[in-house]
Amino acid sequence: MEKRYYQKEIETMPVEEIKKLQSEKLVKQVKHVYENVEYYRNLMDEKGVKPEDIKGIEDLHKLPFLTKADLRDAYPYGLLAKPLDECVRIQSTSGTTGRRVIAFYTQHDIDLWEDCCARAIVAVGGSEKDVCQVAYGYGLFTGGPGLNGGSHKVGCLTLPMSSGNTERQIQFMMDLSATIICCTPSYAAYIGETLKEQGYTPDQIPLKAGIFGAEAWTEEMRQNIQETLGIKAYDIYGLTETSGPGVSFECEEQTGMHINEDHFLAEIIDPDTGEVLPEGSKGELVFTALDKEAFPLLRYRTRDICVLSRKPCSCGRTHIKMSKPMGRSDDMMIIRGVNVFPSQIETVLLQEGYQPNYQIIVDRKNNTDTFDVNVEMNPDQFTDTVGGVTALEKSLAAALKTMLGINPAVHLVPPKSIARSEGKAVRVVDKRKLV
Ligand code: DLL
Repeated sequence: MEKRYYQKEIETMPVEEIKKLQSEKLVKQVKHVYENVEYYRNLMDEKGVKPEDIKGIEDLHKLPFLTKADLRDAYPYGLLAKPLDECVRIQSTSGTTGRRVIAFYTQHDIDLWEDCCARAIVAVGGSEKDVCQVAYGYGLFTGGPGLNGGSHKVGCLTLPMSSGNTERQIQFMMDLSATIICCTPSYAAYIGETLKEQGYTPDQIPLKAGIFGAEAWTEEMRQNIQETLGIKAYDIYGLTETSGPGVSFECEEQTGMHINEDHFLAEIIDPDTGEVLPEGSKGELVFTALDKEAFPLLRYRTRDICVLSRKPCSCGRTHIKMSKPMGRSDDMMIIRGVNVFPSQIETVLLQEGYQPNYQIIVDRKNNTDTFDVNVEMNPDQFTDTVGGVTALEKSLAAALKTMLGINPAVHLVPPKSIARSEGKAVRVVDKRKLV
C-alpha cells in the first residue's frame, strides 16, 4: 500500500497533543536561547521577560520579535547558539536585498530539516520507487540541499541536477524516467515550455508530481504547470532563517501547506502594530523554531503575508495550514498610492490566456509613478497587425485596471524576449529605489 506519511505519529497527532509538545519544547528553547545568545538575551532583558515567565505557548506573545534588521546587526555570529565546533554547515540567502543571511546547522539540525523535506515528498506520493529530480539550485541556497536530503531519506533515486542547463534536465528526466521534480514554479514553467517546443505531449512526460516553491506563484500558474507537464503541482514553503524548504508543504488536497508544527510554532500578526491576530486573519507570518540548536530564531518576522487555518484536512494530517503567501510585505509595491502585488498581475495575465512570462517596471518621472507591464505575446498574436496588437494591449490594461484599481501601460513584446528564470524569477524592476 502506498505510504501516506513519513512520520505518521507526528503528522497526525491530535491538536491538543501537538500544543502540549510545543509548550514543552518552547520552555526548553527559550532557556537555550537566553543562556547562549547574548543578542536575544538583551532583547528579552529590555522587555523585562525572563525564561521563567514562559511556561507554555500561551506566553509566547511576551517574547520580543526578531526581524531581518536584527539578523543584519548580529551578522555573522551574533545569533549563534552553539559553539562553531558543533556546527557542520552553513546555508545562505542570495542577498539581493541588503546583507546576506547566514544560517548555521548542527548535524541534528540538518537531520530534522531533511525529515521535513521527506514529509513533503511522501505527501505528494513519493516513495523508494520514485526518481526524484532536484532542480533547485545547490550550494548556499537551501532549495537543492534540503530537497536532496529529503529525497535520500525517503529512498527515492535522487538526481542532484541543480538548476539550469535545461536540455540536460530534459535528457535525464526522459532517460531515467523521473517521476517527481523539485524546482521553482517559474523554472517548472520554463521546462514545460521547452518540452512542448521539443514536441513532447504531457502523456509522454514521465513526471507525476512537482514540488514547487521559493517564490510566490498563483493558482492560475499551478493550472498552467499541471496542464503542460501532465502532473499535480504542489507548493512548498520555507526560508533560510528557519532552515530552508519544508517549514510547510502541501498534501493531496492542494489547499494550503501544513506547517510542521512539531518544529515550528506559527503566529499571524498585524505587520503595522505587531498585535497577534486570531486564526483566519490575514497578516504577517511569524515563526518560532522549537528544535533548532545552532540558529534558533524566536518570533522571527518573515514579512510573508498569509492566513492560517485549522480546518480538518482530508489527508489526515492535523498540523495547521498556511495559505499561499500573498506576497511579502516588502515586495508589495505602492504605485500612485495603491498597493499592488505581483501575484495579482500574474492572476490576470493567465486568466486572459497569456503565458507566465512578464516583467513589471516601476519608475518615477516628474514626481509621478510610471507603471509598465511587459508581457510576451502568444505565438499566434505575433503575426497580428499593429492595430490588432494595440487592441490586445488595451484590453489587457483594462483587465489589470479592474483588478488593481490603477491603469498600467501594457506592452506586448515578442515571444521569448523576456529572460527565463532557472531559480527565483525577477518579476519586478523598481527603478524608484535606485534614486
Ligand atoms: O526560498 C527556501 C525554499 C527553497 C523554499 C525551495 C521552498 C523551496 P529564501 O531564499 O531564504 O529561502 O527565501 C525565503 O521566499 O520568505 C518567501 O517570501 C519566499 N517563498 C519561499 N517559499 C515560498 C512559496 C527559500 N512556496 C522567502 N510561496 C520566503 C511563496 C515563498 N513564497
